[in-house]
Amino acid sequence: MKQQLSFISCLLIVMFLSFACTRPGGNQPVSKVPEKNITISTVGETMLFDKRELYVKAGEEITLTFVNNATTMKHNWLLVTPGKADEIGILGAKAGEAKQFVPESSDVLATTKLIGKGQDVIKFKAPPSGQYPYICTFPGHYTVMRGTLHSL
Ligand SMILES: [Cu+2]
Repeated sequence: MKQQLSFISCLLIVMFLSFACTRPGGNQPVSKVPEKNITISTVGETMLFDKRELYVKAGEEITLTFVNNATTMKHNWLLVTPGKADEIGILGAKAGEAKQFVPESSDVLATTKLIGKGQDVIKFKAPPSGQYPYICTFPGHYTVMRGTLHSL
């Protein structure tokens, strides 16, 4: 009986810990409160954004600071029409570095510059309610370097 009780309490502790450690999205705690001032960074030398989810309020003026922490890779940040992330990723690579890998397309809703280590600050109006993908269009990056902006 005593053994059974300690087994159950162990199980409860494990369940609690796994619940407490599970968070949706990337490495950082996700705030679902819409933000006007957003900072999104690259994770070291990897092809990842530090935030997989962003929350804004539809129609608001957003100031986004994109920080590239990598010393060896250039990156950018593009907000695109829902369902168009892969298409823009492919077109971006074709656009070439002279165009900062940003294709001329109405599906590109906002974009930073292509930057090496450093930062770029942009302003854009949050799109109508919906879920919008964001990607880096440096060739090969868009498949993993992406996230979702939730316009509430
Ligand atoms: Cu990138």
